[in-house]
Amino acid sequence: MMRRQPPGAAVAPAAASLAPQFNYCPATRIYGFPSEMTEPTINPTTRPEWRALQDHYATIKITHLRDLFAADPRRGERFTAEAAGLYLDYSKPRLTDETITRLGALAHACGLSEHIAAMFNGAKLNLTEDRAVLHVALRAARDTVITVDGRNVVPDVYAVLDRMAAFSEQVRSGAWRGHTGKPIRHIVNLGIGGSDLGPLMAYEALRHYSLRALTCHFVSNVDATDFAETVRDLDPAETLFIVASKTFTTLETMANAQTARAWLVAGLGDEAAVAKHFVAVSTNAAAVGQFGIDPANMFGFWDWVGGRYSLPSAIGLSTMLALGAEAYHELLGGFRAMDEHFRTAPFAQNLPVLMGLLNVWYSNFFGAQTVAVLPYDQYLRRFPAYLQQLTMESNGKAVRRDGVPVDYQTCPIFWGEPGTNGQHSFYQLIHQGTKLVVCDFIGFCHSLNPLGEHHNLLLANMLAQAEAMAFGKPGEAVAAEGVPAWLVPHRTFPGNRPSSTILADRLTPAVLGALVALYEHSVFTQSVIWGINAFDQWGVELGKALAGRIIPDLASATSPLTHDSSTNALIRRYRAAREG
Ligand code: G6Q
Repeated sequence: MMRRQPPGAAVAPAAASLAPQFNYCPATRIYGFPSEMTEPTINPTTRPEWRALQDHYATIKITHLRDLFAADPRRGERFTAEAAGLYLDYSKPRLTDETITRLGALAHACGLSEHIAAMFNGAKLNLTEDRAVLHVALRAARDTVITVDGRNVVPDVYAVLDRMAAFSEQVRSGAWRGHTGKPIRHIVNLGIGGSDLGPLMAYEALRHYSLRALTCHFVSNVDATDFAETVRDLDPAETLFIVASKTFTTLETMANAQTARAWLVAGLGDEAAVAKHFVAVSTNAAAVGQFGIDPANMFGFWDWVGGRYSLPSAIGLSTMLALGAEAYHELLGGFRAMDEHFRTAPFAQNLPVLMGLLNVWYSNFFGAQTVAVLPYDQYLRRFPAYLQQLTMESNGKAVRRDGVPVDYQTCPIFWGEPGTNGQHSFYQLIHQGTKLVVCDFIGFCHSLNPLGEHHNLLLANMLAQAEAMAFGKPGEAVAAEGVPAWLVPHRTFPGNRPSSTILADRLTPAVLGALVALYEHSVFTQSVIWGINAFDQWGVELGKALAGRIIPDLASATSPLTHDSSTNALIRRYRAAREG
């Protein structure tokens, strides 16, 4: 459960709270919701609110954004919402006031408010792993009380944050010396998936604020090229490795960690060097100890933090090293501001709820298969890659929470590139192709590198693209310019292509935190509507297990092959190539 503690108050026992309890009930595989709440695994398409949206869609699908804008001169101001430093313009998807009302009704019917409360109260929403989902606790204010199994976890969170801050200060100031006495100049984060994409994205995004005497690098791929190219010009005496792995068993990370250790020991000629050049971020203290990392140099987190939601946990250590503790806490503050907004704002003004519902609207009613995330900021170049994991690993599911297969679309495909580069490659398809691509534009009023006219050029392009997508250019307008008739179809833009625009003053740590939390909660909103569990990832397991079977077959030249004929033939070819 979650509540704010009055200053100076002792932590009250969990039982004193009047807040409803939401406990996972393994016997029935549903949450222990109070009886007035909706059954969580119902097929949303059978709800009257969904059918009402289908009827409504029949009228919306024949409208054009040109007409919607012409009918309401204030549309571009009305379909907007603002929170935590982010301004959202959602006037350019095809929708009306009625759409928002009906989507809100669907969200209420699906129990979104109750699910939000349940998440913030530490309910075990991750049914298949029997875990609470409490990334919001990682950025809660210091005086918040959030209990998991009767324990207030916020002091634990701050104990780790305070240790991270002390360690970061030592490294940043040069007080932490490597084995040979040199200060650290290079940080190499060894992690993959949630233990890589978040810190990498945040480091790139906030590089402007980073200490330039330190450079962070990220090695994730088990392909040795990743490690080899990363350390090629590094001096082991000045390099600190962060082994970032929640489980400390992940094949890629463990392979890279062993290789890094060998590289370091070979470079410095002493096993004892490991102590000053390796730290760990993990929930698995025993495995960290076995690797040879001093437990004093391990930063922990908890099983209620999902990998792709772990950026604000100790997994963000590289970010704190780069930024310093103060700016890191600003980042957490941005997350927190969006968390509070999501928890408390009415749906019609709630940015994550609106964005989540718009994805449902376009995926399930218009049949859109894909969302392009288009940041007009070079620092956010890794943001689409980060979002791919957040969105698709969370909601790329085809069964509801109770295991019943869905008969409707769930997560769209997320992808993207920073502007303006995409304009010179794939935007052609967005403007004139046969696919309906929903676009999220992200821009800032101020550049962190104001040089000449660059920023006006950048933002003009972002605004122009959204305008062109929405309004297009009808054939008559093309013909009126004297274009020959045969060429007119080629130069016509149909328009009516949906986009939303997120605009912020400038890219700061707090704004990045708010942006990430916005997408996290939008993902959660969608999962609640679809009735799926956004917090497990069983779909990544089969490939891992099969790789485990194939590894010995690649290591051996003679072991009998028992796979399918295609896999067997490929293995034989691989073996032959390596023997020759
Ligand atoms: C994310 C997933 C996954 C995970 C990686 C790394 O939600 O759980 O991407 O983060 O597999 O796992 P470890 O941190 O345990 O090495």
